[in-house]
Amino acid sequence: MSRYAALRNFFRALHPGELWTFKGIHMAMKKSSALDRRKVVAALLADRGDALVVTGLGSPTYDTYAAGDHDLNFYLWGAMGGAAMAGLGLALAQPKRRVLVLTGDGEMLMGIGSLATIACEAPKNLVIAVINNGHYGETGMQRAHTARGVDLVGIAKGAGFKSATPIDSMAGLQRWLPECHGRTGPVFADIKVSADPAPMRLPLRDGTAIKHRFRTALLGSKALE
Ligand SMILES: Cc1ncc(C[n+]2csc(CCOP(=O)(O)OP(=O)(O)O)c2C)c(N)n1
Repeated sequence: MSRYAALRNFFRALHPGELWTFKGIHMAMKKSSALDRRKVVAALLADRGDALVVTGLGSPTYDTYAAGDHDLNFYLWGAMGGAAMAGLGLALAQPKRRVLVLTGDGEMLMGIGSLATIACEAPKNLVIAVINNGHYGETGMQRAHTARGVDLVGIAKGAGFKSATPIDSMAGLQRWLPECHGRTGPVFADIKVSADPAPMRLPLRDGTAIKHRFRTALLGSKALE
């Protein structure tokens, strides 16, 4: 069997129903050498300080938990499309704290209009980082619009973000980190990661408990008022 035929069989077994052409195989192999999502999220959170972190449902939540649980992590288990807006609310309510939203490309696409509102409100302390694997990982790795040419950075810029950065290397991520940690927001980044699945790491799943834990860490005794 030729190398091409062997690779085609491999990718067909992985994604049955897709036509695997030579170009498709070449692109899939390029993709599998892309960034490791766990390393990306660990790097984003390494110097988080007292930042408030909101995670979109699915893999970004698992990545964030895998990097280390934290009382100031607000894990969204549902509310698909709501991560950026949850981040905006927090950023406006807590202007002295940096707010970092880590979400997936599918989740961001579902709440894409929120970028317009965020750009209009322009909170300096808000960062939106999309962990873009080009797929809907949680529901079975269907190809997302981002794998079909939809450009999140272009949309963010069109919405009015002054800073919107495409990132596809660890060096690029390191270059962007000072902006991510700064207070010149709102800041947007579209971080292209490998579509390879990472092992599921499930944090606390009780929404009320997550909220209470987060509010108590943020507000202390005022959380219960
Ligand atoms: C309103 C709504 N529609 C669909 C779903 C099902 N769903 C859960 S996660 C998900 C895909 C998330 O994809 P993405 O944000 O790109 O994350 P990743 O691929 O990294 O897991 C979908 C479609 C949902 N939870 N809510």
